[in-house]
Amino acid sequence: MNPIAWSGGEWSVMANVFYGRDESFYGDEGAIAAPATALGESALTLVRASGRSCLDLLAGCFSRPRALREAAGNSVVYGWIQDEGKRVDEVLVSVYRAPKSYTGEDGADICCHGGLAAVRAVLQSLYKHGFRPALRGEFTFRAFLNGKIDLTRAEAVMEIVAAKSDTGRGRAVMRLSGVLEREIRQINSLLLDALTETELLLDYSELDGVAAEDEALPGRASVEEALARLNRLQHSYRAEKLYRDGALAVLAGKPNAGKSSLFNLLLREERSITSEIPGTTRDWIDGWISLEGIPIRLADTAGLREPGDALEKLGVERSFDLLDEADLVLLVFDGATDGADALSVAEDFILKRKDVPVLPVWNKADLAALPENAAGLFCAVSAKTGAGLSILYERIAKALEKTAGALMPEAGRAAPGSERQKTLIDDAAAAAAAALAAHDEGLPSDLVAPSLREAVNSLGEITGEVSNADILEAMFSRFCVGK
Ligand SMILES: Nc1nc2c(ncn2[C@@H]2O[C@H](COP(=O)(O)OP(=O)(O)OP(=O)(O)O)[C@@H](O)[C@H]2O)c(=O)[nH]1
Ligand SMILES: [Mg+2]
Repeated sequence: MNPIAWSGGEWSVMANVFYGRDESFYGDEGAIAAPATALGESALTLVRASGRSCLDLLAGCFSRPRALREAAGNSVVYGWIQDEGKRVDEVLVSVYRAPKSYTGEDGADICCHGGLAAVRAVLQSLYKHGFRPALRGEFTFRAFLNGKIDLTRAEAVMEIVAAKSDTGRGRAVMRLSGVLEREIRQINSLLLDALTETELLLDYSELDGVAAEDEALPGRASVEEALARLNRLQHSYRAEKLYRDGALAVLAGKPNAGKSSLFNLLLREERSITSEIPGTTRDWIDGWISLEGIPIRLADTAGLREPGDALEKLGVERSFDLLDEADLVLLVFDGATDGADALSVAEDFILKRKDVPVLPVWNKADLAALPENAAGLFCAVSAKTGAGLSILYERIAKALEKTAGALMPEAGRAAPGSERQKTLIDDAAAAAAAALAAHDEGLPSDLVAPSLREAVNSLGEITGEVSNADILEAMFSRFCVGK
């Protein structure tokens, strides 16, 4: 078994095999334990434990039970994990007392030695003494149940773990500190105010026989403000997604143009084979880079030409398939052989692929300068000398930001971080817009109020005030074990 991959599903399966447990008991309060750091050879590993009687159970397999039982919250206790009187590993235990812990329960972070054998032995000991293996995301699930974090913060935890770039991580940290939660709650209270006034009016009109039509939406200004803020959140998502998931940039062009050389240069690694023989690259190959905080999956492809044999044909077909998925095409020209018609070739290509931004690149600028007529559109570089590389980086980042439809929301401003949040924001915006439209049409309060209620519910689902077990389970089961 690959130790690094020993996590998530494999972890649960392994835990079940070892301890004969069934996986489906998410949501009780029992004591749970799992490794919280990646498994493999390392100096130290963190095993996290939490739940009912956590510290008493741990004391049962600890060399200094009294010290552990009496330890104050947020303190560290030194000792040995033991199994049937035998020393298993020398550890430091960080002790947490409810509610001051990540989960809101009594808990312990056991810092033991790294490596599979040590961790396995420590866990085995814990499981013999009343702990059970934690399921994916179970610690964070408990933090949510105990009111320590709302769902936007829980999702931010997952985003931080999965972040591909520093900017992506920074955006997630902002959500973890509650920026999105606050914005959603403020918008929700605007809508709630309007809903309360509308419902009050309904009650009065029933009592007094007053026609409700005149003032069918007394809190209209609040609803308008809420909608404007929801729209802002909607618009920021594409940029947010770009920083979170990254973009696919494909190097394409004629054989021998220097695509693979450029690929290696951008990746700062000799990944792709380069040679003066046209048709060197057969199958595409990719690698991740980060530009201006945007994670970019860069792909090198087979040169586009009439294929010479069946294998090359397959390679060219695959190049075209990849072009269809691209967020940006870097169309590479060969400075040594391409002449002044490069501009019309590039323009033709751009016309044919209207839905993807294309950045024409004049490579081998060390051999021939970029023709004057192409200076505006092209970016001139030399994969051999590295000249022009920083401008190419800038142009790639700019092109991708443009595709995202917007630059990042200013620092500190809330933006949704997951598809789930974005969908619910869309629902809330549509419902708020429907309430305003109903008012515009002169419909009475009892036809305006349900739309407002729908918007309030959608926003409540984002933070978790409104939730159901299926949604929660689907969400938390995507976490890693130990989180
Ligand atoms: N002088 C010079 N030579 C370059 C430059 N970039 C690439 N070359 C050379 O051009 C030849 C082709 O480079 P590759 O990177 O293999 O070209 P490719 O576009 O990947 O070619 P295929 O895989 O066949 O489609 C090699 O001999 C490179 O050393 C450059 O900027 N200047
Ligand atoms: Mg190549």
